Parts: sequence; C-alpha cells; structure tokens
Amino acid sequence: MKRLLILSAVLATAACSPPAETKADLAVVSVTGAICRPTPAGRQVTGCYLTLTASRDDTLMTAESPASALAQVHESSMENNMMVMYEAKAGLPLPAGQAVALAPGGNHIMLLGVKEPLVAGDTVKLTLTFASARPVEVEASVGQPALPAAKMDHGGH
Ligand SMILES: [Cu+2]
Repeated sequence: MKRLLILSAVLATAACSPPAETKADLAVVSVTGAICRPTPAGRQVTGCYLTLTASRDDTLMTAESPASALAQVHESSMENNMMVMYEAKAGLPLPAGQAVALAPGGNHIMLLGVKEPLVAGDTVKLTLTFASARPVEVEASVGQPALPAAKMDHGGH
C-alpha cells in the first residue's frame, strides 16, 4: 500500500513539471507538396509549386536553387485577357495558420537558367527565405503538378 502511494506521488510530480521548452513562439513555416515541372530539351525555365503554412504572419521573400542560375518568387495575374507574371519584389504574404498554395495558374517559384534538364522523378533542392521564419530547405520532386481545378468547390449549387 505504501509503495503505491509513493508511485502516484511521483506521477503527480511528473505531470506538474513545466513542459519542455515550448516552440510555439518561434516563427516556423512548413512546406508541403513541393513539385517542379520537368524541362523539355532546350528549355531552361520552369515553375515550381508548393504549399506554405506559417505559424505566424510572415512573408515569403526569396527562393534559390542549386539547379538553376536564378530562382524568383513570381505572381501571376490576368491583364488584358493575358496571363502575365512578374517577380513578387515585396514577397508573398503568408497569414498565420493559413495554407497558402503556390499552384499552376497562380503564384509560383520560377527557376531561370536551369543547369541540367529536369526529368520526372528527379528532385530539386529549393531554399526559401521568409521575413521572420528561418530559411526552409525542401526537396521538390520533378513532375506535373496537380491542377488547382481539383480543389474546386462543388457544394452548394
Ligand atoms: Cu514565373
């Protein structure tokens, strides 16, 4: 009986000890589903797509990759019925806790001056930098990204 009491006292102490260093305060961005389109022979430009979720309000600032001379964060928009894209010089906003998809037809990471042709099944290293969070390095797969149409809302009508 006495032994049992001691054991429960130990358990109670463990439960009350302060939690190990919490990381909730750190700005962290998680990256999922990174994929770069393959480059056909002779083409040295391609787009990469991924989904970013920031723990706090943050901004995707820059991208770089050893696979290309240059990588840029691009925004896309329709102008005069034409899809145009340009570098997001001020970065892309990442609201806290919200999954922000860089997807075909929208924002993306552009690789310029791709050194070796990217073939489906390869991987491409990308390093992303943020206004607050530490840089994140991801291995993007090479392949055709899923079209955003798959995410269309079919409910309600
Ligand atoms: Cu682009």
